Amino acid sequence: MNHIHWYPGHIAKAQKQLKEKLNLVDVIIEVIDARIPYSSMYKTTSELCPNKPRLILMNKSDVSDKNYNEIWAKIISEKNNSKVIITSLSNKKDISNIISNVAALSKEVMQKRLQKGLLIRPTRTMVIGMPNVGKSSTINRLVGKSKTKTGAKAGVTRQQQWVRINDKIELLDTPGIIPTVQDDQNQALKLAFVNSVGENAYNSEYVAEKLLSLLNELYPNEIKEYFEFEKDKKISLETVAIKRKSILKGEKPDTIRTANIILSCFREGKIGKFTLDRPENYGLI
Ligand SMILES: Nc1nc2c(ncn2[C@@H]2O[C@H](COP(=O)(O)OP(=O)(O)OP(=O)(O)O)[C@@H](O)[C@H]2O)c(=O)[nH]1
Ligand SMILES: [Mg+2]
Repeated sequence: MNHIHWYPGHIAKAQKQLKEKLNLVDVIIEVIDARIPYSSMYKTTSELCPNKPRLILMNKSDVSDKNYNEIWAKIISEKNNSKVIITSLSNKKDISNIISNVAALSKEVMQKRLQKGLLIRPTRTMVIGMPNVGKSSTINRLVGKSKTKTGAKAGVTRQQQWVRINDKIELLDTPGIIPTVQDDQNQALKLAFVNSVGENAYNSEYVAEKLLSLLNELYPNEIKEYFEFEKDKKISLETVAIKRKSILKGEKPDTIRTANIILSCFREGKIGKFTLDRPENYGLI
């Protein structure tokens, strides 16, 4: 069975829990994967918390195709009526950029508090996003080493704490993981490529074969060069295994090992910097 199975059940419960957390914050920081900006975006964030300002981070831009970063950022920004910034773990400037954007987004929220006669307090924010997009890395970078944790506040479970980023901003120290429905196999596959789906949920040979065929369609020259294939030679798990002399007893190509290598090389950006979602496939341009 090659279908990708993920997050069976519990979706309604997880959504409810996420909504409760979202209710506590003034500004949401949503992290998506720049290689699959459309597929790694939670389509119902705005339904869970209508009118709450969101800052969207298109992360892992160091391993995505730079020709698509700006195009996607613009589309996602317009579609969600939200500010989008292109980030990566290695770019130190992201942190101050994220902080100043959160502060700018919170201005209106604080003004509304004032109008309602409520006290002005630090802006509360939290990081949400699908698995493996870089939520924890983002939190760690924002919090840094020197920041001390503030005590747990009412309405928040004990495991969750607010961390002071500066005197104007507080961050929930745990991210919101987003439950995803399993109705779109194309999206599920792309999330599996970037390791956003538990490995028990899929067959790695099937997923790696699909990845090869998508890369062959979108980046034929780059992948043939990487695997040292002639232009007209068909690229598949089996031909790559043979080329790499990954052969089992009885002369059978070791497609399982090859699949795992291809998936991890892709995920680390070793094969190349690729963007797999294309606006034209979603009717966006
Ligand atoms: N190349 C690259 N890798 C990144 C970037 N940000 C995070 N990573 C890597 O991606 C992996 C996942 O990062 P995390 O920060 O743990 O992601 P997460 O969203 O907290 O993941 P879960 O807790 O599993 O949902 C780690 O190996 C990080 O080092 C980035 O901008 N570029
Ligand atoms: Mg994490």
